[in-house]
Amino acid sequence: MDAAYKKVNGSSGPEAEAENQGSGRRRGSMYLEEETNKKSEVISCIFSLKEEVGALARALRLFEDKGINLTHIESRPSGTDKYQYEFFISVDPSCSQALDEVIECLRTQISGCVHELSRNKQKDTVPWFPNDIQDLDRFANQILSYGSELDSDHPGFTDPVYRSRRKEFADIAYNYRHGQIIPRVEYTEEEKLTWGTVFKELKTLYPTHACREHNRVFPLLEKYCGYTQDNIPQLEDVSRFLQSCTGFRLRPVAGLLSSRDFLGGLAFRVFHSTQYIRHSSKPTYTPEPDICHELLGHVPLFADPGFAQFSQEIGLASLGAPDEYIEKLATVYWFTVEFGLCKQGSEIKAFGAGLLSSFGELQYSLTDKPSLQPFDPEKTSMQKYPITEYQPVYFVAESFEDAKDKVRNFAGTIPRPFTVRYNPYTQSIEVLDNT
Ligand code: HBI
Ligand code: NLE
Ligand code: FE
Repeated sequence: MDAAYKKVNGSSGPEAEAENQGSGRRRGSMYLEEETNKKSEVISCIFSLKEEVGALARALRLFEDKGINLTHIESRPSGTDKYQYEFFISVDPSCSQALDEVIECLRTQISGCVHELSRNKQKDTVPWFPNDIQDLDRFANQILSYGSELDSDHPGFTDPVYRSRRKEFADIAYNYRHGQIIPRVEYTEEEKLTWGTVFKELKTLYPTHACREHNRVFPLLEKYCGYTQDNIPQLEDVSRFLQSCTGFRLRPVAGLLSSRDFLGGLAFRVFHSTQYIRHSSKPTYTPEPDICHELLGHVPLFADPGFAQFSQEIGLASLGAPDEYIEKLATVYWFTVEFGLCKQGSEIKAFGAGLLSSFGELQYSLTDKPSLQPFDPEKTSMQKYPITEYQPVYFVAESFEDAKDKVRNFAGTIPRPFTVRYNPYTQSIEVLDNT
């Protein structure tokens, strides 16, 4: 294999920074030109001819001689030289190589003035993605909703104390940069009570409802990270624990990121974690992530090597993927990492964090009310789902290993002109060019 490793978008540095800032907040869907464009075949060109009898016919003969099929031709008077005409032509893409030769002849024999136009650029562009773990700093201020601005149906909307508290948490996340210690937070008595309720209820359900990986890690979190009913653990302590288990780390985030940004973090084994807690009026269930969801739902599984790898693979598959595939990957993520069930022995258990952090939905998910279907990325990725109520449908994985193989095969169907792999020594993405 003679393919070369190269950076598709070596995007750190001041120029990249300026470019990104100019593009507004949805940087995740911004298209940067990919390097392979330089190599792309030419299928259109503009050439200018002196206005005289037979000039166009002579030029077109060159195309005819090379057997090139023209698909489009337009003419216009030159804007700079009134004795010249410009011709825009396109050719059948299968003729692009012969076109190179014709352009050469046009230049040397007929007109020095030929502009090559590359083939459909849109097809050849790759959405920007982080190359280096530090690039994740650019996501900080791209929160979709819920940051400190609460929607009117949020239980905290009319509670000024809750709202100002949310703003404090948002500021920590906005100011955080990769490599810094995650600021410790002193939680209020009310916040600790909410955590206590969630913690106590869930702890009674885990032995019967949670998958064995979750149950294996949970006692370690109690022992090493301050998981108790009356203490809300600190993100920094938990992040260090995770790094020692699987290399996963936490990064504070003010609210929901776009799917592209959020999944991109997983490629670096970085999990964007909220630090605020749900409103005290509704501990059973909240639609948005909060510290209970992150610490009780996600963290135990990110400490499991098989699950950590599964999550990172979804992240790697998302890098530079077209928008419609990001949506599919986000849906696969939703029905596994967030709301997945899996077979364990003769039983079905929960491994999705959205279940493991909601004592309402965790109970409901293992009753006969919801519909259960076998996990199959092709089908699962097309399933519609509600985000503010219990899920009507869950997908059941055979095992993490099996889910990982299936997602890997699915990822192979994502059209990308390159493959990626993570280099843990440099904490950056290596891009293997396939073109
Ligand atoms: N953003 N901060 C944050 N936390 C999530 O769990 C999260 C997100 N953005 C999108 C998302 N989850 C999922 O719904 C998938 O789109 C990946
Ligand atoms: N519904 C979950 C809970 O109440 O903890 C949070 C889900 C976040 C996607
Ligand atoms: Fe989550």
